Amino acid sequence: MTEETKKTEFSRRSVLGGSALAAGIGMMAVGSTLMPQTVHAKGKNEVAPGDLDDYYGFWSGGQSGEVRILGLPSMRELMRIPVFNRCSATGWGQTNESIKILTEHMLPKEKKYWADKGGFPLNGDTHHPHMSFTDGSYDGRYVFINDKANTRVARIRCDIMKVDKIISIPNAASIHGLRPQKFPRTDYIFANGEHRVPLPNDGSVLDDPSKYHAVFSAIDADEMKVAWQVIVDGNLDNVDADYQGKYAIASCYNSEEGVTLAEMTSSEQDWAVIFDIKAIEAGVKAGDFKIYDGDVPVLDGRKGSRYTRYIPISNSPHGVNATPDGKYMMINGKLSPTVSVIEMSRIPDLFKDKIKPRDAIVAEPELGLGPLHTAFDNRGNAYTTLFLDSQICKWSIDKAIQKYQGKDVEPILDKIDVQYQPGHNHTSMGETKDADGEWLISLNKFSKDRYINVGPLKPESEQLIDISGSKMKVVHDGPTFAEPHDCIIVHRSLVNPKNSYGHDDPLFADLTAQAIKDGFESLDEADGIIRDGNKVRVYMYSMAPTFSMEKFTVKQGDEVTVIVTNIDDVDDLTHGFCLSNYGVAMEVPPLGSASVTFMADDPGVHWFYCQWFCHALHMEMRGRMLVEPK
Ligand code: RUQ
Ligand code: CUA
Repeated sequence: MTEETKKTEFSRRSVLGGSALAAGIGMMAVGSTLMPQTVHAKGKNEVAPGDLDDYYGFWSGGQSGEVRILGLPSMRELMRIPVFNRCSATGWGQTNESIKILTEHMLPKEKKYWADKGGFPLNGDTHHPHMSFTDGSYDGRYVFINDKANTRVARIRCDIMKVDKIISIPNAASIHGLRPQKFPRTDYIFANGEHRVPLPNDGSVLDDPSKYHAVFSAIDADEMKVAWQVIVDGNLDNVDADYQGKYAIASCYNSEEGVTLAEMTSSEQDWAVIFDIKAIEAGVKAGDFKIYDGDVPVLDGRKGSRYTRYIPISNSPHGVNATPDGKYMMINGKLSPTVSVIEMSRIPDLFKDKIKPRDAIVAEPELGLGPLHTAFDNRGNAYTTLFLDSQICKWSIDKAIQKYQGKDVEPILDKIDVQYQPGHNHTSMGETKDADGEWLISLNKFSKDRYINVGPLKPESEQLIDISGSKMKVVHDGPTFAEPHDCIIVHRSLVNPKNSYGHDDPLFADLTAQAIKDGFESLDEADGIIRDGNKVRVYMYSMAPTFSMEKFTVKQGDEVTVIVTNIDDVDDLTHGFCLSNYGVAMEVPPLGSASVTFMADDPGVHWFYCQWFCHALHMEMRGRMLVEPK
């Protein structure tokens, strides 16, 4: 069907003349799809009303369990993407489509555990959002995010900015560090199981920490399935992938393998563990693994294994960051004031045992107290957060290497105060080979006095820093809720979302199949009630400002599924379906569908209404569900 015939087809249905009014609204929306090339003066974060930002920021929503999209440099919050949380606005966690995504890849034992508890967890703790890569830079396909709280990893489709897959990671406990492979493309997502647990964790081992393990996972990013796992010594914290496609490096703390704070921090040295991806793949092929939970090959990568090497690093290293030129990997000291610089070209020799582990280190500058994470520009400089000093330290990688070789040079170029206690920082395009050296974000764990007081629970704070000159300059403060663990800053030219779904979107495949089974030509034609025992399917379509169905009748005790399809092919015209006093509400997006299932337990008249403002007659966009008493 061409665009033209589609439009006439829709207007033929002429639902209360709604299409004419909707088209009017559509005219207004069209302007926003024209992308003026805004050029901000260097270091200016003001984006004038009506102008567009240069970058997409993908923000972890921390303990809120969601992901947020910000525009940079304005720092305006543009959208929230529900992931591991329940979203009242969109129905995420309630619609059948979202429940399928939230539950289909749970482990059998999780399914059992959650069966009488609502089916799946409603909380999450997102830390590390990262985009898929091709050839060392972002490719705009997906954003991946971990859930530390319930050991899951989710994938967001960047064409619609919604989650399409959530998987539970077997054998591991609490996924923390998460990074995509950068080269040649993101075949794998590397995911660190932070806590050490027995394998299998079935109660046969309890208070015997010597039998606990931390598990590193490689997830097939296309299939969203765990490809293999590796047991390591110590706890796993953060991880990054190289630019060569050969190695992943994780920071490990708690080499003591203790369970109390005193035990975990007693030793002066922990380590970074390097995973040899090709060797591990060969090990999987050769059958050198065990299977515990979830049908995943688990290899033994503890000390002495051919799959890993351990580089000693001072007590409790934290962030792991690859330089955009691909040459170095930074291991941030946390309890040590240093960042250890590993030269990646030395790693093959380390695996051949031609050099000692510490020989892979080519610099270890002392930067200040509490280095947690490091970001990069395109001029050979690194920017490290100093948690305890509440500062960002800018330093020259070359000079740090020279100093390590004994030359009398000072690597530190600049320090700037941030408010307060920064964790992650991130530069524009800075985790790709296309780092552009324009902006740095400092994600601060405390805001204290930085905003007017909102009570005992204060927002966290993020600051935008101009790094285009020789001195860093804070240009914007913004509060965030909840903890903004981490973020990425992606040039907008790399991200290209759609304005409407299209009924052929794979998200609606199940609904389409059901509609055809129920005798409708297609989902967007579906309008009617199908009774199937005490299961009732109510199909309707929405076109501003009406639902195709003014009322429907069911019996008390029926299991009702309402399927709404939005046939308005108009940008920015989202409808909703909210059923009063039934706790039911969902987003119905342009040329998309949504469905929800509930028990019609409460007899009487129940109004349903559109809960996304769509039209001058939006308030009138409603209908009735009549529930006949038993
Ligand atoms: S970690 S504050 Cu969850 Cu990313 Cu370093
Ligand atoms: Cu449709 Cu409001």
